[in-house]
Amino acid sequence: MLSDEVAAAAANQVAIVALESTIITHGMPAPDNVETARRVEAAVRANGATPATIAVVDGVARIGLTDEELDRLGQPGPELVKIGNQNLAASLYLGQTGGTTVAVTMKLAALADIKIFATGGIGGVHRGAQNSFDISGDLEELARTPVAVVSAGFKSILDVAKTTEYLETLGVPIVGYQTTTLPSFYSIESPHEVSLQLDSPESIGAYLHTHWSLYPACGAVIANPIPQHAAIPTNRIEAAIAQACVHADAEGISGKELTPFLLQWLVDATDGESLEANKELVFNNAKVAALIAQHLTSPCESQN
Ligand code: PSU
Ligand code: MN
Repeated sequence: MLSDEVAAAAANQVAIVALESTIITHGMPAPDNVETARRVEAAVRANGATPATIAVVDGVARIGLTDEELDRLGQPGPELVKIGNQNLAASLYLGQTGGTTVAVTMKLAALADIKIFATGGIGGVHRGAQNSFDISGDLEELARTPVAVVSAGFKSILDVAKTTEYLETLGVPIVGYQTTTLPSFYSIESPHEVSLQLDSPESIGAYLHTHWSLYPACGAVIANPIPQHAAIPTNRIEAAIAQACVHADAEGISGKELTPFLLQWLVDATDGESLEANKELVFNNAKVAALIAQHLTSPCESQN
């Protein structure tokens, strides 16, 4: 169900940027989560597009939220579920309320004909996945859903090298926005290269047109580095991430709980520095997504 604002934007052919909500329900502590979500929406508007924050509210898939709904998603509590593809239908059937992951937000955005989406960092292959088999559903969704996801690379709590390999296997392109190096979430750089570097929203729009003419069902990652002033040097954050993983292991945290646990552990371990970095990179992704959104051709045109 579209909000009035999103329905009006669609009717008037105003560019729309989808936004996810697991970052609100499970990715950031309150009250920073709601405050950040509002500022992300404002960043999309300030750059000429309409934000569509996607979530499930009382068993209804919502494309665009009211202020009250956003507030409700930001109040932590056991009734707020983390909704991936495995439990999307269950959440609708049971009338639940919760945040949609990157995978489900892409899926719902595609159903609403929205081609671009901004988040912080996509999910991927977890460290130790050779034992746990923990690979985010975000990767498979990227391979089968034609939405471009603007992110600061993959969350560096992951095994970035394995995530890069996995996306290569799936054939999902990673476009570096003004960078040849894959950004690593809290840090500007990583040892990995992107598939190609593009320097303007126009060129990304034109590139996506070519991509979708060849692979009309495949997504793309637009990798946008965290702004310099908010970045945390790799060596500093890496030490904290290694400790976070040891603690998760010791406490037996796995499955859907792992990513939220690691992110919160880092917020505490860095005295909030990782939270500030996470906010700044999301604002930056929202801005770039809004600019690209204005250079996307309509889905029917792009499938010619
Ligand atoms: N980006 C952030 N914070 C987050 C997420 C992304 O800056 O919390 C969320 C997204 O919703 C993503 C999810 O889909 O983390 C990945 O969870 P998992 O590893 O369980 O698939
Ligand atoms: Mn997982």
